[in-house]
Amino acid sequence: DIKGFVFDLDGVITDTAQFHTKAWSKLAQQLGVEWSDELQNGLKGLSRMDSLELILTTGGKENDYSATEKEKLATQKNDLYLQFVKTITPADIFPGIKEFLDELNQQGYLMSIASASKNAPTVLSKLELTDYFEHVVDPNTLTKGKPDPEIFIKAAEIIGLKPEQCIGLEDATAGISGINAANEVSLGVGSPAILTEADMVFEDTKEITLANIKAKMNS
Ligand code: G16
Ligand code: MG
Repeated sequence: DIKGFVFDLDGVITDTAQFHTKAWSKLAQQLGVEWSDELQNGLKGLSRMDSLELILTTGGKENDYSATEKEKLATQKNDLYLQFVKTITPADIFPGIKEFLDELNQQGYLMSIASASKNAPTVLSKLELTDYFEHVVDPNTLTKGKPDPEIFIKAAEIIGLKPEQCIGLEDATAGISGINAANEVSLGVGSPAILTEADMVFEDTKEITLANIKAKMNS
């Protein structure tokens, strides 16, 4: 039986995926790396350094920068990202998500955050959702990023559940792969044409309710 829900943050609870995209595409342009939908989707859910590596590899520039220079580029991206984060308010929570969290609380489900982002606590605080998520995986404790299942296994562990007792919510293909590899039920948020590996997909966050999830699990 399902007893808990493991949430990705960026792109599931709020549209910070858009801010990551803006900041990375600006850096890619500066580095002379061509931006594409494929690169944009591939970056979703990857850690900061894995994201930078993917951009450099895409442009054939993986050997052009020292470790120190890479750190500087990643910091530059994060500084711009944080400028966008400053503007976030509770009104930026995706439609229906707050209601869904309340429904989960009322029904006694456990919940945790499985975000690769080191900025997740700041974003949760801007959204005034800190009280909903007592349990957040610290990305600094991870040995491997998404698509590795580690973060999703830890997210179940910190609420005292087995992965099989959890549903994982994700907007990224890398995240859906991780949830599936962790043996959790994968719930994709976004386009079914992109999230083809997910056990179920919701295009609109307003549709994410316990009743709709149960209906999809039985179909
Ligand atoms: C998020 C975003 C990624 C971002 C990563 C690291 O992952 O989807 O685009 O690169 O966090 O973020 P930061 O640079 O803030 O540590 P998730 O797992 O929340 O989707
Ligand atoms: Mg995400």
